[in-house]
Amino acid sequence: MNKIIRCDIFCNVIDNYGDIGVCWRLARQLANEYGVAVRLWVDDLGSLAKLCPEADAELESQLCRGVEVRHWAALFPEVEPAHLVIEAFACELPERYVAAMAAQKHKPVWINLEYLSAENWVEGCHKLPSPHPSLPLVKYFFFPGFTPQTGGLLLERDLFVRRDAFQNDASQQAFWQSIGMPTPAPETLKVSLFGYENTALQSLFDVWASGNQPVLCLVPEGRILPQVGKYFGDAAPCAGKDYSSGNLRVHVLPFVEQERYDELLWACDINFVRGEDSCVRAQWAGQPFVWHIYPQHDNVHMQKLRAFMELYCAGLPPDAAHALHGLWEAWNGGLGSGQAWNDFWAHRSILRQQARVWAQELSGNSLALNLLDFFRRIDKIRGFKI
Ligand code: TRH
Repeated sequence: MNKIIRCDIFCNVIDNYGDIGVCWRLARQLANEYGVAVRLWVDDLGSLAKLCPEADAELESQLCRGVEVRHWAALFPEVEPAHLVIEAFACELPERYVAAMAAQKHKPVWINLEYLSAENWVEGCHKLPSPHPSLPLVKYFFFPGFTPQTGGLLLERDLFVRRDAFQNDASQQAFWQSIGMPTPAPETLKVSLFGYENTALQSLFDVWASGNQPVLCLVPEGRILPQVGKYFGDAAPCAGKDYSSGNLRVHVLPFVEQERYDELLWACDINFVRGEDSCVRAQWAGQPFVWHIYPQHDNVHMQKLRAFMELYCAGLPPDAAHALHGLWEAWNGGLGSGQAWNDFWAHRSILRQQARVWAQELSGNSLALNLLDFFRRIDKIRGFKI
């Protein structure tokens, strides 16, 4: 009997890098830590190439970091379905592939991997089956999340060991050299800033520029960059540029490959992150962070934001929780982040402590492991071992 689990992951890139960011991370982890034969189908290889520069956006098929990467083109080829089929974020699988799944004697385990949310209803929907209306197939909802009743989060086995080794190196000289910068003076506040367009930027920069502490703000190229340029009167901001005003220095970084982004988060005292995957990585960094949530229609994202803040702040004293709410609401509401910053940063020591405890608590619930456990439970017959 073939004992290697074969897994197909389907990723339809809607916008930005979150969809492919999560799929690429999951694919690598399943392949490299659990020996799963992973085929990743992506409709936009250009986005993958941003996260993994060695991927060739022109190739229909290639092997990348232990993962077979396939271009998901409109005309889908005839392939044998895998044992485990993961459709990311309810992307619709090719009809031909679904028909092939239904034709298998032993049906694949079909999972819809959902977006991350801290809302209560997630626990009740995690692992729910959804029978196909006409074919003999069942799809299961799989929800990542922050509580033991959810599917957990993606966390590589050695991440904390690598993080601790990095953070215990006082100078982190190699990292600063690699981004072409001298090691900042110890009193400098190091900030990474990854976000969407945000009108709250100006007052935050104002408060950093006029504050007593030197601030070094590192901005990876992306959607917030035009506003950064505007603040400094530059209509063409790009990687490598450097700006300053009072005590604030801003340096624009190129978008780095996915593994190297972690180092940026580890090196900074506070990280501004967005979407889904960078937000999780900021939590693993064990440092205070500010989340710019992906904006949705009718402000539904604010419910998601508040649900997360409630969970995250449960371990904080009320005044620190209040300060965190203040800054996160201001940053997501596009107003008043300058005032909210001072209150937030006055609590930095407890926020740091909480960030560390939170990361440790969450680390016991591994999404990749939970997925494979669930797969084995549903796929009783073949008796795969992990
Ligand atoms: O790019 P995002 O805004 O993605 C969003 C969200 O996932 C959102 O939920 C989804 O609905 C929408 O896309 C379609 O933010 P996110 O999720 O943080 O993804 C960014 C990825 O880019 C993440 O894997 C980290 C990675 N990254 C790098 O690899 N290098 C970099 O330099 C930076 C800044 C990020």
